[in-house]
Amino acid sequence: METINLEDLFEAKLAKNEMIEPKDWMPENYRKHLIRQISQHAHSEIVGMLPEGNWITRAPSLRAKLILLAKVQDEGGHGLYLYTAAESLGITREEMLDALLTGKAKYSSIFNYPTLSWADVGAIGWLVDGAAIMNQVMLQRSSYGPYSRAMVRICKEESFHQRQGYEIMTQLSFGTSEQKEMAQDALNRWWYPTLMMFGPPDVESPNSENAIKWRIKRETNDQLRQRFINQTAIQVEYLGLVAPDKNLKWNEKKQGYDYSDPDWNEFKSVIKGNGICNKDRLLSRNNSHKNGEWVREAAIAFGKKQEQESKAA
Ligand code: FAQ
Repeated sequence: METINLEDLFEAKLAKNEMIEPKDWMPENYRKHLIRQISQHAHSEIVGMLPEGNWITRAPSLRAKLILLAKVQDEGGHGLYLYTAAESLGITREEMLDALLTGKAKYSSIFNYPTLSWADVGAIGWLVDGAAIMNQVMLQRSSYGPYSRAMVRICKEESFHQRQGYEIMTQLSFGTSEQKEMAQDALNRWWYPTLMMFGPPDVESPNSENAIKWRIKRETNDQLRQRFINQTAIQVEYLGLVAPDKNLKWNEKKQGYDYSDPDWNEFKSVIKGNGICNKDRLLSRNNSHKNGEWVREAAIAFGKKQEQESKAA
């Protein structure tokens, strides 16, 4: 009788571009890699609600407030789909939340920068959601089924977010000189932190080799960063703003923009917990978690009551 080697089966699926599903056999390191990336991604969505949430009470119109509320709520939903995708790999929600609340888990460096003006809300939608989409469009074809499917829905919603941000930047850039100054100031502060979202340069990225081999990521950090810059430089020009990088120039030979690297020492310091807002973000998450305890208890009690009633019926 012919025996089937599970590892060969896994490799064959990847080679045929088939999805790996929760009940399929998978190498332990593939599972661990996915838990790491998906849980970090989920944490980023949840912590990512804070910088913009800070502006809900101060949005300049009812329309702007409604849109921002919906956007922040969407980010919460993205976090929940992603926690569910990670749970399908054998980690519990409690373990992930504990890692976030105790500061053990990483989340995107970008959310450790402050939102100082309304233009920052525009810059987050335009640049941060823009960078997130650039990465996530690729992740829609990730080899792990639940992650890939979560990405399809998330990308649709992120496209609205990107347009919301670009609309704010357009209004400010073509508005009064003070408004244009606000837009320029936001671009100056968010440009390099956004470039850091794609991760360290390929030569310093320990996880990229396996991610590409296992088709979790289809493109590398540098490839995505370059594509984002090529797309965004044109939008900066359209807005009549100037990117804070004097080396940003179209390079005909490489058919892409030359650019200056972000300060990678700053990046390392932020992901170690020493960014401007790291402590504040963790404190806010911990407070929200504590204040939400009664909601979780009530939801569990309600679920139990419904279960008893359906058994009794
Ligand atoms: N921040 O070897 P690599 C959003 C860590 S969602 C913090 O290159 P990898 C929506 C990395 O984890 C934004 N840490 O790692 C939104 C690793 O540490 P570890 C989040 C970072 O995984 C918008 C170490 O450095 N998106 O914005 C960062 O291959 C607006 C070495 O790095 C995702 O998570 C960073 N920027 O590549 C919400 C997308 N970069 O774990 C609200 C999915 C790297 O070994 C408002 N994730 N590190 O201890 C990914 O594609 C990847 O995980 C990367 C990193 C690209 C983030």
